Amino acid sequence: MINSPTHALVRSIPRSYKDYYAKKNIDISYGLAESQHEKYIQTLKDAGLKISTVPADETKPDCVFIEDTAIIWQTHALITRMNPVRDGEQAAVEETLKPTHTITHMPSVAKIEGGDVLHTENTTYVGLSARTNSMGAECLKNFLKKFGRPVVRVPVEKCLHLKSGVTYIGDNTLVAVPGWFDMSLFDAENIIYTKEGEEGAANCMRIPNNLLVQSQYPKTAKLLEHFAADKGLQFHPLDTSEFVKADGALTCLSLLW
Ligand code: CIR
Repeated sequence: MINSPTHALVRSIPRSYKDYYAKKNIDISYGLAESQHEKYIQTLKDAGLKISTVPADETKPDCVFIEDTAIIWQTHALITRMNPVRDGEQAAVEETLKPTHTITHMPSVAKIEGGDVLHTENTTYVGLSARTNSMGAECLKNFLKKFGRPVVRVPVEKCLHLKSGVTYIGDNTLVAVPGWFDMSLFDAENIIYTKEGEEGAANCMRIPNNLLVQSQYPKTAKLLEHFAADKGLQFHPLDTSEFVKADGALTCLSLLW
């Protein structure tokens, strides 16, 4: 399957993460965020990935959401153009990727964040969202052309990024929020829909023989546990409460290759 990475790049949580959200009246426990992050990293390690860490940037409160800074395909990395508040997070990530990846940049009129990019076996989907525009989608298409991967655009209106509402968990299966996207655009044969009131549960991660899901959504987690058992996967329910408060989830906490 496509999701057979050997490496994960994560970024430490800046202290400013808590303060930034406190100003928006969102109460984040730094200690709990740290322990949830550690558990996430340990799960990736146990799944066989080699972990590298980019140090936190205190001037970039959201920098733990490293997925948004680059789109990686094998040994190639497309550095994204992010929304103004987060722009600048890419530099340290690019430095870290440089020794192992061929770096591609895009013009500043293009906008795209990694959370809007979803790979299935043969196709890559790009969300046209508040964070990703048509030029960004075009740059992604050009970037993936040499790998023979078509790029399909998906309008995103109900959530921040495409992968906030739909992810691919291998075996031709998507997890998606009912009614959020035109599912006829997708080529996967099976769709597991999140249960009512558990929209956040759509963000899952498949790493070869492991399925990572969010434990705060028990009804959908049960469906996913059955899927994991059926496919012989290790099942990892992880609490992401301190990241969900900032519109994050599982995929946004790493870059994989
Ligand atoms: C943001 O607004 O950019 C962050 N608070 C959340 C980013 C989450 N990223 C992701 O799901 N890929």
